Amino acid sequence: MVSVSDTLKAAGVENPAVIDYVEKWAAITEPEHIEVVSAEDDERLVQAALADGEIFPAGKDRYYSRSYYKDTARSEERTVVATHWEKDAGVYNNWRDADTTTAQQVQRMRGASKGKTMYVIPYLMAPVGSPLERWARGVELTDNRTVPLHMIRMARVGAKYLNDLEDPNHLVRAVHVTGDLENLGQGTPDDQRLFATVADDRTILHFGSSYGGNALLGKIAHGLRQAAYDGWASGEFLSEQFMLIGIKDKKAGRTYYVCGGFPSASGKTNLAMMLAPDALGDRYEVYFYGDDIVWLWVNPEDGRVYGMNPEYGAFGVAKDTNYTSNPTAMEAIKEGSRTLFTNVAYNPKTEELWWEGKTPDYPEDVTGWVDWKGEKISDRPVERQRSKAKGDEWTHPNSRFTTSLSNVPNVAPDYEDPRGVPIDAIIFGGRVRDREPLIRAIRDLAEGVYDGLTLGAEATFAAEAKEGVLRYDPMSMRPFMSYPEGEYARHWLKILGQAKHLPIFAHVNWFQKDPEDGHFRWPGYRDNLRALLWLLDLKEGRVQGRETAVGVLPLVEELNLDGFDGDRADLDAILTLDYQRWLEEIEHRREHLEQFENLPEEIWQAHRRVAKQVEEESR
Ligand code: GTP
Ligand code: SPV
Ligand code: MN
Repeated sequence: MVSVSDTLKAAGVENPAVIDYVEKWAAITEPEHIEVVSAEDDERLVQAALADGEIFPAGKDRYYSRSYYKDTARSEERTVVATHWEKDAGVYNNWRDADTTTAQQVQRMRGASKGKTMYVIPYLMAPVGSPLERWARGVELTDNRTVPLHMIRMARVGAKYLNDLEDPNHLVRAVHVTGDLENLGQGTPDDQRLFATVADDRTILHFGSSYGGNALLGKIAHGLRQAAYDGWASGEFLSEQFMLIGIKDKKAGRTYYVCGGFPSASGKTNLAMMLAPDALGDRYEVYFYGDDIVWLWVNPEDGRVYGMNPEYGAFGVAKDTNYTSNPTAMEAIKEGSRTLFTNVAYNPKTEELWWEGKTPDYPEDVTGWVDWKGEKISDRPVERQRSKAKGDEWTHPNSRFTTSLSNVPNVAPDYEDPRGVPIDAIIFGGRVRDREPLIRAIRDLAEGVYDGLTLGAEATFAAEAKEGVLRYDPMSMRPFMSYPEGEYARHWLKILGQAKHLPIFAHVNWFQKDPEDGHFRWPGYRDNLRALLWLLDLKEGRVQGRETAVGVLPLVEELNLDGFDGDRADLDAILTLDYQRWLEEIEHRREHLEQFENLPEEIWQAHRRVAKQVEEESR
């Protein structure tokens, strides 16, 4: 019999730490085969998955898959961060004891991959040569073949990334075991799933899902939770659920870099893939760097904050993606792109895909179509086949596409440059139906961090939660928080405090609604560039805006409205502060912040300053 070690060596794995880890976990999960994966294996894995009916063809070089119907999003309740230190417990990180959690996971995973193949996925969550590269190396072991298919699109994958290391041990070790999805009691008191990051061991142990961030462990488990912990423990960097774009002003010959956080399913992918509005297209161009994760650090040479996207692809929300809302995404997922779709609707006869919002209405002819659960539309009662009623959707609201960055038409030419890009502005935003204006700018560091910590938004379908409920989501990191919030605030102040040139902060909101009929007061999407251009103008002193308690707001005439066809009364409304709602908000913020132990005094000072001014201005 060929030993595990021989199998790995034959596949190019030279790192002894990887070999040890695979040996250890193969003895626990007992797979039948072990296979090392690199990006070059994609076509072979695709063909095997097609042959076995795990994925389906969706036109030329595109694929479709479905996940188990109770396994369609992250579960925040079942996601924990474990360490050896109880002081690492925060409000949102669901802290657990490391040894107990590891023992529980070993028990859950014991013998759980019998009869299956263990795919060994060595990966790098950074461009090659990045100053943070040593935090970016990892290996994922998984018993589910769709995982390497996603990982190859989302990360740099291959044994070479883990060979020849100065310290072969310095890597994240991650194990993913799918489990018996039909018998895990998802969402019941007897839920068997557990998604654990054992942060001070730099080990990730996920059991009980094959979906998204639960299963592709390079992405949010390593890229966000583990990396945030590492960035804090080392004192070197921040890792945030941020998008990152470049905005090129062709007339001035300068590119500005903007990053920022919106909670899951709130528009990061859309903003990162945005095209300039037609009327501004001659002058401005938007470049995509990243849509979900940014690592930030200060470069001692120039004293600027730098940002980098550790990912290699996008795992984007399919719903409402179309040639009007996001033409760039439509190009990035077109035939030939090798995109993998999950949980949209599918027509096996024509190999077509459809999702809510792809076209204004359902396909005319329902023949052949199956919904995201694989059930034939034609088997439904006629009145429910093309109905707009809740529950009759053809696709899951958290259905997604997985495509590599190189497919994104507006990807920055230097997206693989390991130096990252110098950040000019950091924005926060989320779905808020009232109170939050279009944009408010903040120049002070503590007030900017305070604003991020009090980011509030309506819940979305990206996690198993009630849609539409308002909740705080600090810096859009609530589901990925790995250490205590007070420390998190302190670490932000420390890292950004090292910068000689501070980015400007801003809070944005594309989602204010008219309370009468519920329409969005801002057209959003491509028009969002107008708000960001104003922010950069403010930073450069080209406009002054209007100082308020919660930041600087644009004057209508300062916005570039060339070709804008939004409603002017709506625009006035979203540039106005509703002080009654802000007074209530200040109270909520105080309660929210009081949950956090040991919050830096600078943050409380910022809160009191804003509170006092809101009070004064509201009179
Ligand atoms: P994750 O990948 O879950 O972290 O989410 P994301 O922040 O990248 O979300 P994404 O960009 O995929 O946004 C998802 C939803 O937001 C879609 O339903 C979009 O149609 C909607 N959306 C994005 N931008 C806008 C906008 O400017 N206005 C409005 N009204 N909706 C928007
Ligand atoms: C999110 O939920 O914020 C995502 C998708 O980006 S997942 O990778 O599943 O977390
Ligand atoms: Mn995300």
